[in-house]
Amino acid sequence: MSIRCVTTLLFCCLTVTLHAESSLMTNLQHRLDEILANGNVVLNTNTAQKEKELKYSRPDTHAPAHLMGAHLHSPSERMIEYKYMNMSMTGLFEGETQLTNMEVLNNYPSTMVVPERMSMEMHMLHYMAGLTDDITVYIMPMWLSNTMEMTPYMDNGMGMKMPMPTQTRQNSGFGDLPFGALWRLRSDDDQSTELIMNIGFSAPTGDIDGKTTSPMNPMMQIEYPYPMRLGAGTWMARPGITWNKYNEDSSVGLQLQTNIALGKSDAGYAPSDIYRLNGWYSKLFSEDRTWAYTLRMEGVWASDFQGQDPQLEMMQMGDPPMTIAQMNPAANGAFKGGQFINFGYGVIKSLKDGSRLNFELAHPVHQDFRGLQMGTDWTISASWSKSY
Ligand SMILES: [Cu+2]
Repeated sequence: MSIRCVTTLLFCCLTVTLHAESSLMTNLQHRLDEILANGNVVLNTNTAQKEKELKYSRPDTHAPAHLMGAHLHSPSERMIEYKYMNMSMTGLFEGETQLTNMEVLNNYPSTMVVPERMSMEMHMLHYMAGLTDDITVYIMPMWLSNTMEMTPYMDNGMGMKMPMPTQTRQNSGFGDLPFGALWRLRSDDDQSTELIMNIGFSAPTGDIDGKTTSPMNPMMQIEYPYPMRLGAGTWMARPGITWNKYNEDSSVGLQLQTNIALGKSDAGYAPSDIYRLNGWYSKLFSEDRTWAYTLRMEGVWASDFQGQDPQLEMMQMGDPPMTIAQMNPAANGAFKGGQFINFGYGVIKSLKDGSRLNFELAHPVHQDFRGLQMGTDWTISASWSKSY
């Protein structure tokens, strides 16, 4: 499926949601008219103030937990957030099809190591500070822990590959450092809409040269395959744009967020450029307006890698001599990128002390990989945040 189809689908989804919202908007308009027709200035001011307070304590002024860069803070307001994400992957896919280990070994005869399972855990500390009415800055240091289970295969001398016991590798440490500014380009109080631009970057603080024991030879240290590495290895630009619309007891958002390599790492490659288009709908569902559920749809397009790491793709070892990339598909830079559609279901809860809990479970409904790559099962995102 092409990126054009993904985009079209997303916009269709959003249009349907907006249409469903139009009746609610009519109600809201009626209420506003009543208030305005009342002619009581004091009442008007109080109501306006109350509505503003309500809006700030509303759980859905934060986007679903998987996203960031979708809200601002008022001047002198700060926010601290702890966010946890875990992405779970199983099996190898070729294009849209999952292959068995036997199919992998047959279709890619140089394969000696088959990645079976992987989890990518992220612990993030997100700090936001309002500078002016329309500019908020943020920084988000993160700690990553990547774990991969893989099965090495040995040639039995008769042209048959025999599976060896499954092995597990882990790589953990600080990741890259995203930071930037959110700039509200436009806000319309009558329509309760806003348009926010994200001027974001990430610094290459995550390690890409870490080594681990070769699954083929316990005496040998080799570099981690690309998905196990802790950073991009290069500066990334992360521009994004978000549109929010708030209704009386629901809201919708649309966000394009990118992650674009600004150069190549010292190791000689640049990771995928990623474009994410998200549309979401949040609905307050409790009397006290402290609970919201969220529905999200995401289209992702990821480019292939630029260049390659000679440690994985040129250095040969063993007999017959092969590169790590030839033996392990996860180490092959030609097997990167693709197009994906994900659905996310979440809840957000505002607590008495002004803090917020945000949780979302997302899963792919469409995965189309370039080459042989691990498929995603699900991603969870959970956060606690507090403004002060
Ligand atoms: Cu915030």
